[in-house]
Amino acid sequence: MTKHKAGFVNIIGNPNVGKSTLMNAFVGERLSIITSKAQTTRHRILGIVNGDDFQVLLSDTPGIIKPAYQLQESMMDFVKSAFEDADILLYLVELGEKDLKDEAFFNKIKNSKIPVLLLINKIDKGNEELLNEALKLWQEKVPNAEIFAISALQNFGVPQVFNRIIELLPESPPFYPKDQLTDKPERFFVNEAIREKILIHYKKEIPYSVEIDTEEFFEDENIIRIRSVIMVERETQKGIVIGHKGSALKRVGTEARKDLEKFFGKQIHLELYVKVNKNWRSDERQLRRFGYNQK
Ligand SMILES: Nc1nc2c(ncn2[C@@H]2O[C@H](COP(=O)(O)OP(=O)(O)OP(=O)(O)O)[C@@H](O)[C@H]2O)c(=O)[nH]1
Ligand SMILES: [Mg+2]
Repeated sequence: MTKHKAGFVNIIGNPNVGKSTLMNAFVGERLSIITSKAQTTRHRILGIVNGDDFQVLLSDTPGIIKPAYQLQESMMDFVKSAFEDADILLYLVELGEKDLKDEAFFNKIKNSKIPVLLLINKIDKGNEELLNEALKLWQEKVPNAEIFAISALQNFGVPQVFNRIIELLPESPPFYPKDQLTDKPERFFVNEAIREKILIHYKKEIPYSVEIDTEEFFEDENIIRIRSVIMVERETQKGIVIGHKGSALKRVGTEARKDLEKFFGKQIHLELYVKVNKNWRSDERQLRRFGYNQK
C-alpha cells in the first residue's frame, strides 16, 4: 500500500505572469480571478487538489511588488507567509521576463532548501528560439531549480508539473477534509467576482482604490440573495463607478451575477451599492476587517 502524501505547494512570481491561471488549471475551478491587469490577486488563496492517496494544497499569491501603501504591504505579507510554509515552491516566470524586481525575494528562491520548480509560462506566445534563450537564462540564474516550460492558459505542460509535485510531496496525512476545495468562505468569492468586473471595466486608479464588502449572503432553496458594497476612496470615484444613470454599475452587477450563478450552481439575486470609505487602503483596522493584515 502507498503512503498518503500531502503538502503546501506555493505559487510565487511577478505580477501578471499567470499565477492565478495556473492555480485554476490545477484545481479545475475558477477559484482565483484573472485579468490582464497587474495586482489582480490581493490575497493568499488556497486551492486543494484531492486524490485517494494525496492532497495538494496550492496557494495562489499576489504578484511581488515594492509596496507603496499599507494594502500592498499586507499583500507582500501573504507572499512572505507562502515562503515560510512551502514544501515545494513554484516560481512562475513568463517568457521574455528577466528577473524578479525584488532582490530579497529572488535570493530566497535561489537559496531555497526546499524543491523549487521554475515554470516558464506563456510559451504559447513565443517560438523555440525565445524558449531556448529563456531556458538558458533561468538555468544560470536559478541553478537549484528544476525548469518546466508551460502554458497555463492552454494547460500545456501543466499535467507534467503536477506529476512532479506528487513525486516530491512529503508523506503526510491530509490537512483538510477530502471534499474541501478551498479555505475561503463563500463571501470571499462574491467579493472577488465583483472586483474582477471592476478591474476589467474601469481604468487608472479605480480598480486599485476599490474593495468589496459583502454584507449579506442568504441562501434559500432556489436562490442566493446577496448584498455587497463597493467601497471607493473618494467621492469622484463613486460617480465613475456608478456611471451615467447607473449604467456602469449595472454592467458590473450583471456580469458578476452570471459568473456567480455558474460558481454556486444556483440562481443569484445581487444587489450592489457604492460607498466612499476614505483611505481604507492605509487603515490597518479596516484592512484587518477585509481579511488583510492577519499577522
Ligand atoms: N498567452 C498566455 N496568456 C496567459 C497564460 N497564462 C496567463 N495568461 C494571461 O496573463 C494575464 C494574467 O494572468 P493571471 O493569472 O491573472 O496572472 P497573475 O500572475 O495571477 O497576476 P496577479 O494576480 O496580478 O499577480 C491574463 O490575461 C491571462 O489570461 C498563458 O499561458 N499564455
Ligand atoms: Mg493572480
